[in-house]
Amino acid sequence: MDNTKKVFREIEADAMLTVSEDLRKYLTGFGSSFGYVYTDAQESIFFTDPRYIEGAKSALKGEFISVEVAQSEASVLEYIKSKKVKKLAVPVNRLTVPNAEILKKFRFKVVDSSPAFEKLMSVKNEEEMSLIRKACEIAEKAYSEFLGFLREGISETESAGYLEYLMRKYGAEDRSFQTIVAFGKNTSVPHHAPDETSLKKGMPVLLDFGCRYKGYCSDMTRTFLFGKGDNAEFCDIYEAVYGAHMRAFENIHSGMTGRAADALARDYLKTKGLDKFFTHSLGHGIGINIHEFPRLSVSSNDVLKDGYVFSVEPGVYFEGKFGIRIEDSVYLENGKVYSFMNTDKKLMTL
Ligand SMILES: [Mn+2]
Repeated sequence: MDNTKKVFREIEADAMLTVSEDLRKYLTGFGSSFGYVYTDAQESIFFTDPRYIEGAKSALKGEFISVEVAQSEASVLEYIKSKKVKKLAVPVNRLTVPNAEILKKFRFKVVDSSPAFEKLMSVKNEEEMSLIRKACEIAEKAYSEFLGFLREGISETESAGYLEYLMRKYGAEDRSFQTIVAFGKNTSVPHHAPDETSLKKGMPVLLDFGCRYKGYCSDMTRTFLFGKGDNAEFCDIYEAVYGAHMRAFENIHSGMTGRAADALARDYLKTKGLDKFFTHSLGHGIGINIHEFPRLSVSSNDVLKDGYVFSVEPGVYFEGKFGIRIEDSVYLENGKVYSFMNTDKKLMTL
């Protein structure tokens, strides 16, 4: 996958230079922890270090982009200078202070390439869709098997480790973010870090996890009960969160703003008196990054389009008691939302 020409067409500059790992992955389709992608009207060069040369050359064989060893950031900039580039596009919001200083030293007129990346990366092509679909399938397969492994007395940390192991067993190259496993009242902390808490009968369990497959992410959350307990209030509120999830899922469409999408779930929870416990946004774009454009939140003017992939994840949290979140990774096609997930979202008691 060589997207360098596609991005270059979107910017107005003599050349563009890209350093960030995720943007480099988007441009080249090749994952690497170090490198620079240079593009002008005539050529694209992926400058990297000797560790990646062999892999990059074989991955980019036959593509427009060529692969070369970079000696240093300065040598890459010297090369660009030698090509008489004046206007250079870089993703301004990704620059570190040293990056900005060295660009200044070389006297380039800097143009921001971030909006072009945002625009192009948010619309997934068929290949990207199939990689995300696979990342979702792996997460769900791991989840189903994981449910059979949960037993009284197990800790959150061991559970998180096992869930991650299962995702790798089924082909994930990594988790897409730090796996959240929360038992009992820990579920009220939306981003709880797994600890030594052990599972007891009647506890709510919240799992928020996902994996990376060939560089693309999945993201899902399920909340359920581990056996019967004194759970009447939990069950009522679960119904409300499920209702909010389904209302958003069934009504989000292309052309609406992230704010309008968020309001679908938030307004539904308001009718149940629960909106003030919905303390985060409805969703976020998913792709090479676990959080990317667009945002589905109270303040988002982002307009949703066909080809966008994002999460739908309403949740409510009661400090010291419990929290409930239900999340699918979804996509827009022909104006409508479809889920990548097949796992049931109705309340489950294990
Ligand atoms: Mn999420």
